[in-house]
Amino acid sequence: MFLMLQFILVLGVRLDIQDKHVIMDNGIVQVTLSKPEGIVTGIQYNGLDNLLEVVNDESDRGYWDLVWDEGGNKTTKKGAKGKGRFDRIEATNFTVIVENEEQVELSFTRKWNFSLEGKLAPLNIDKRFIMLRGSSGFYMYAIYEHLKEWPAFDIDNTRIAFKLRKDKFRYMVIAEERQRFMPLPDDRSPGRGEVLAYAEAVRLVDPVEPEFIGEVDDKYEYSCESRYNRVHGWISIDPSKSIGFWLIMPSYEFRSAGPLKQYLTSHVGPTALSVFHSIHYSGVDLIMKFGPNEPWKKVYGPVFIYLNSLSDGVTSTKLWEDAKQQMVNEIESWPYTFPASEDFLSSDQRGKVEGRLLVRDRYINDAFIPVRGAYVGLAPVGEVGSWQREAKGYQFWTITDDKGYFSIINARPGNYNLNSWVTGFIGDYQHDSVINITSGCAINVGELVYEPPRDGPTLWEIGIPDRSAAEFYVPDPNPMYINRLYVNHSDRFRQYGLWERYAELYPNEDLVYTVGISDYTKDWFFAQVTRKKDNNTYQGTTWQINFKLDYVNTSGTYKLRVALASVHSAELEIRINNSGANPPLFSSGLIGKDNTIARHGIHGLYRLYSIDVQGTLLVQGNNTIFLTQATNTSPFVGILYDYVRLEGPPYTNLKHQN
Ligand SMILES: *[C@@H]1O[C@H](CO)[C@@H](O)[C@H](O)[C@H]1NC(C)=O
Ligand SMILES: *[C@@H]1O[C@H](CO)[C@@H](O)[C@H](O)[C@H]1NC(C)=O
Ligand SMILES: *[C@@H]1O[C@H](CO)[C@@H](O)[C@H](O)[C@H]1NC(C)=O
Ligand SMILES: *[C@@H]1O[C@H](CO)[C@@H](O)[C@H](O)[C@H]1NC(C)=O
Ligand SMILES: *[C@@H]1O[C@H](CO)[C@@H](O)[C@H](O)[C@H]1NC(C)=O
Ligand SMILES: CC(=O)N[C@H]1CO[C@H](CO)[C@@H](O)[C@@H]1O
Repeated sequence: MFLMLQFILVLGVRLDIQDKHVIMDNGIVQVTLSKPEGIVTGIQYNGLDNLLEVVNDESDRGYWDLVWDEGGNKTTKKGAKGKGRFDRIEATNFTVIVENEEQVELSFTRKWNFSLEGKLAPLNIDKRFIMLRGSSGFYMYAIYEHLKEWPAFDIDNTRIAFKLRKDKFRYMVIAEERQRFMPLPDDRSPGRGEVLAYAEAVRLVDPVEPEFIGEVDDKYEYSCESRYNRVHGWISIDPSKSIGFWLIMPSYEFRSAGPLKQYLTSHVGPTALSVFHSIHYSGVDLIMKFGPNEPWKKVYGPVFIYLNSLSDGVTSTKLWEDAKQQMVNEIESWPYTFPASEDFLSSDQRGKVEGRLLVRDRYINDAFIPVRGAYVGLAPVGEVGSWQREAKGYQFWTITDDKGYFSIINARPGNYNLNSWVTGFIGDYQHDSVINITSGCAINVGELVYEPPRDGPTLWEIGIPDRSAAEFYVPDPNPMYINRLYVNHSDRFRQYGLWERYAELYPNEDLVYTVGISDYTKDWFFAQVTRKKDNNTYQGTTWQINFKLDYVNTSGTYKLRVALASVHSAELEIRINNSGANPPLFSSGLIGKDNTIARHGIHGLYRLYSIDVQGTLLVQGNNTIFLTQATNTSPFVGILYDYVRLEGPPYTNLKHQN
């Protein structure tokens, strides 16, 4: 291989315990931790003294943190934003768990007691660090525990953060199509950068390197869905020796809210994050709320901090290719055999569920059709679809094969619901019975049939039911607010300021969509946002869907399906053929705190509304559905539609009508 791992003699792992520091060294990597706090203060690799930002205080280089608040009534004080208290977790006790030539495992713990009430989150935290012989990196995991009699509290966010040397790490890689040279942190400072509508978004007016002039830097442009967030990091490109620093997440069983949850990754700093829980793109629904009598324990990780390097003929591509290969190796070794905590379960302590997923949508096809490439997952027992708001337990997801078969392996013992959703169909699937996973179990649930919500034939539809608004019209960004990475990119929605483009396209009249004539890829703006008025106020908007019916069954009930990809402080009102109807046919009430529009996400939490439409409301010929987004509190409120469909009344005899 091209990596500089040509150590013929693979040294054993050595541990050096000093007064204020502990050093793990396997001859490839040397990691220094503060003692007893358990903060990574140094990573020495391949001749580079420290990959971490040496100008930062030791406590601000490589650490676990937590955003929390007191629970119960006190929670209401912090308001809807879910802003809590920041805690860079410092341990008070250090223990060597394993020390031999093959492996070192260290534990840094912080125990809670009532004298800490109101000062620290009521959690026992055990931060673990593992180094293996011959391994080009190290592992981190942590065990959080809340005991039964302890006070109520909330967790908003918890993660591992690394701050790398800004003079070295300039090239960032999130994914194959999402990598670039990044601006310096200095470019965001007053004078060099101009803060836009919120603090995270900065326009670079006088960056140190002129190549970044005029670009917008915003860490939310680098968010990633959990399912794809498995390896990301930074490369230090140097003519003589390039070094890659990577965070590898071999599993997302411990991350909150399933495969579609979006998390921050790496961003200007240079910062690299492994986020385990956050409320981003979901809002208050995802705050982890613990009651006063709620015992809880969870293992976050392990994640692997991987280092690679190359000398001469350097390209960033090779280090990235190697990091991806390492990710595959880590995934194949999951669950790891080496973590010493009994709370991390080995493969033989875990169980398996197999089956096959079929879909039957009788108004499209009477057959049971195997579903290919669908996500099927175990999540803690809850309502249908609750996995997207679930954070306290573990989730285990897999993808169906070409014939619809799936096998979820290595699930931890416990009770779960089996869940799925299927691209191309609305709604959520949940298997009727609770699945009880035990050590070594192999449960076969047989053939499962998902019958998506459907009462009658499709009269028309807009969009693709896939929980995302990406197929709709996403405008080019204002030339003032560009991130060049996303110009002509499949993720064009990750640009700053797209919400303002609506009022430019529709300065006076709102969007009108005519079924059979309009094209949703061009004529349906990806977000129903507010319109800014000259006096700096905002205005709700009303979109119209025009459609023609050749025949109306006035005694029948039609069904309008409105699937939403995300909402933020929105209120959706629906009227038919009478824009002034009061009350409207449907009102959602005030919904959502996903904050997806400002954060350049193309989806947040999925919502599906099924609305009865009496035939008497419709007319033969032209009809209009009015979709009003009624709130006007900011530029960031609004609705991202996933899919809209009108169904005719049920056929009395389905077979004959087909
Ligand atoms: C799950 O199975 C285990 C082992 O058979 C059993 O002890 C436990 O009671 C079961 N739990 C439920 C909720 O059925
Ligand atoms: C985007 O792609 C189109 C067609 O592929 C090309 O004409 C255009 O110049 C590209 N724009 C930029 C800014 O690269
Ligand atoms: C701002 O202008 C809109 C119409 O352009 C008007 O309806 C609204 O009352 C105005 N608001 C204020 C605070 O002046
Ligand atoms: C109209 O709807 C009613 C109620 O669903 C149904 O009984 C009737 O058969 C329908 N008429 C036609 C012509 O489809
Ligand atoms: C019905 O709508 C179509 C498409 O917008 C339009 O061309 C036609 O003139 C309308 N018909 C009537 C009777 O308004
Ligand atoms: C009953 C009713 O209000 N019908 C209206 C339905 O919508 C069409 C198109 O906007 C109008 O022409 C009808 O008057």
